[in-house]
Order: sequence, then C-alpha cells, then structure tokens
Amino acid sequence: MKEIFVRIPEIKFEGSESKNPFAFRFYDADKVVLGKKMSEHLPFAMAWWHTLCAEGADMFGSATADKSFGARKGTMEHAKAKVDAGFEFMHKLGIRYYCWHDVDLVQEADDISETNARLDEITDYILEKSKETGIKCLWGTANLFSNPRYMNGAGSSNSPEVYCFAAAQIKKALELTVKLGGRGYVFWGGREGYETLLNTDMALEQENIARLMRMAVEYGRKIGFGGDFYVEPKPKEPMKHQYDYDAATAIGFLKAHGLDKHFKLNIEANHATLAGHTFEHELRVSAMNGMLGSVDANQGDMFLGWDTDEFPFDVYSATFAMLEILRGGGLGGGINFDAKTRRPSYTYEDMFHAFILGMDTWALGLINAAKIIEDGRLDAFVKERYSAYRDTDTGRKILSGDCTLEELAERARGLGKPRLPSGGGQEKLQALINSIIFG
Ligand code: XUL
Ligand code: CO
Repeated sequence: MKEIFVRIPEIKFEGSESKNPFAFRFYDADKVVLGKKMSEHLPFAMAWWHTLCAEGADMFGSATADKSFGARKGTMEHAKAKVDAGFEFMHKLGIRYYCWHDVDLVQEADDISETNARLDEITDYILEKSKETGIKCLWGTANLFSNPRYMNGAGSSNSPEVYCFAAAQIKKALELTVKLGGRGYVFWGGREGYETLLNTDMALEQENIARLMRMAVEYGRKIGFGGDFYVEPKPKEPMKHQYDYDAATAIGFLKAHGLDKHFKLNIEANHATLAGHTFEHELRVSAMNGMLGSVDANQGDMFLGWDTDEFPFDVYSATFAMLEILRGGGLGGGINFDAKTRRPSYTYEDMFHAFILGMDTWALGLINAAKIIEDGRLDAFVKERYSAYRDTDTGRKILSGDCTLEELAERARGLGKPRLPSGGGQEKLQALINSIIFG
C-alpha cells in the first residue's frame, strides 16, 4: 500500500517538555488515570467528512485543500483512496474509531440502488481494513440535509416521497452501521426545523420525525443493532430553528414520543454554545437524565454566531466536560472530532497538528478533571451546600416528597426569617480550580 502522509511519522507521547510538533505532550494512551487507561477514557474518533472529504471551500471561496489522495474525485477509486488515507491517518495518530455519513463514503448516484451498491462495495473494503488494524466504527448516520430533495426537511418534509427517501437512507445506513460494528447511530436534524411558522405545521412535522425514529429503532433492533441511537441537538444552522434545539428539548421530545429507552444524546460542544449553554451544561442535562451517549468534540468562536467546528483548544472547557463525563460514568460512545482545520491550514501536516491539538487538549481535560475529583474539595463544597436537605427535619420532609404546601407554609410561619446558608462560593471555587490545575 502506497503511503499517503509520507513526511509524517507515527505520533508518539513525548511529554510536556517535548519540542517536537509531531508528538503528544499530554495524551499518553496507556497511562492509567482513575483506574483506567487514557485511551479507554478518551475513545477518540475521526469524522470522515471533515478529515477526508472537506477541502476548505466556504461561501466566499473555493477549496484550498486537496483531498483527492491521488484518485479522480467522485470515482470508486477515490472512495477507496479515502479509506486508505483515513486508516493510515488514524493509525499514525493512534485513533481507534471513525464516524461517517453515507455520502461521505461514496459519491451519491442518481439512482439509490446504485448508491447502495457503491456503499456495499466500499464497506467491504472498510471492513477488511478494520480487521487488519482493529480500528472500528463509532457511529454511522445518513446525510438527510445536503441533497436538494431535503430542502424542506427529511422527517419533517411536506413531501411523503422525500420522507420515503429519508427512510431508505436510514435503513441502509443502519445496515452498514451493523456491518461495521458501530457503537451508535446518530440523528442530526440539520433540516428538521423551520424558516417561518407561516408555512409550517409544527405538530405534524414533529410527529413525523418521531415516526421515522420509531421505525428506525424497530428496524435496527430487527437486524441486530444493539447499540444506542443518538440525537445530536443543535439549535440552528442551517435552519433558523431546529427542533432538537438543545439537550433538554431533545430529551423532552424523546420522552413525549416514548423513544427515550432507545436513545441517548450525542452532545457537540459548538452546538451547546450556539444554544446559549456551556458544553458542560449540555453534558450535565444528558447525564442526569441517563442519556449521556457520545460527544462531538470541537469548539466555536464566541465572536461568531455560527458553527465554526474548530479543533478543541480550550482546556477549561475540556476539563469541565471531562468532569461531567467522569461523574456521569463515562461514555458508551466516544469523542468524535467533528472539527475542521481553518481554511488556510490546508496541508497534510496541518491535519495532524489539528488532531494532536485536540487529543492533547482532551488529555489535559482528563488529567485536570481527575485531579479535581481526587482532591475532593469541590465535591465536598457542593455536598455541604445542600446539607440542610439531609440534616434538618424540614429538608428531609421536602426530599421525602411527602408534604403539602399547607404544611410548608405552616413551617414558614413559625420561622420568622429563613436562615440563609453560605452563599454560592463561586470565586472561592474558581480559585480552587486554578490552584488544582496549575498548582
Ligand atoms: C453538523 C454536525 C453533523 C453531525 C452529523 O453541525 O454536527 O456533522 O455531527 O450529521
Ligand atoms: Co456533530
């Protein structure tokens, strides 16, 4: 097999003092943290689309990067060259998982049977590579947003014929996820929303999306898919309003339609911030509802109002994310870099630097979060802050759920003024976090 990334070595851990740009400074795959190897805490995945397909085109300019990998674009030879490039790339970085949309793998044909035949052929090839290397599928999904037929949505389309195409693509993508041994199957509803309520029957659209998800669960279980289905919340872009706005909205939707037993959430950092939340907020909401599934790791730019999908650099954010993940019992899914290099970072070297940055940032997040947990003072503070619910008769009464408004009003009458327990301690805790991280 011809090497594609010829000037780039396998990336190894060299420690924080290393000056080698092609080395990890913090990600040490076999290092044990809180009883588990870093590589187990951090099941990193490569996104097929950003890594092997996207060439840096934006609304104002054409491609800057060349992802032909020596083959004519759009051919099966090109699809295979992407597989070769992807597996070499993941191998050199020590990444053990990948994620894909159907149309990332092959060029879509005019006829869906031809597209499916191409998908069969390419996944045979991926499977071979997977067996050789041990690199596996984290999750698969159907792209139900790029093709013009989805201009009015997929599950939320006003056209039953478009709805059938969405069903056909989901069916095939589920079969391929099972074939490739994927841990999960994702629904990201990029076009499942609306531009104006003037033309929209929101109730019908949402019920139709739920019907499609229900059929997907039934079919997936029938063909032996034992993994989790994920919804990936995002509030906007490309649509003005998307139905899976944020974690709380998506959980409400799944519960309302009886889908919550089969679904968890795939939380993306930049989607959280677009929704006006921190990444850790979205992870907490998922975890406390037993629905923390997988993560799309990236970060946005707070000066911009869209999804910039940057490689993670913000160590505080990675630290607070890992705190939520560790406290939530880890991820059944993984950490998919749904991230792209900036347009001028168009070389193969830039692709490696981007992943080294992302993996080291998350490794730092893990190391810091473990230190905070082992230190114990943060958890102790929170425990103490709510201690009156355990230690007082009134607190215990409220938690028991066995009380009435009248009873509590009676207690209030006897109190005079409520005792005000210690405040939030925000500044003290922030200083504590800094002292643990940098101390
Ligand atoms: C879009 C996005 C998608 C999903 C998969 O913002 O995050 O790439 O992750 O469809
Ligand atoms: Co994503």
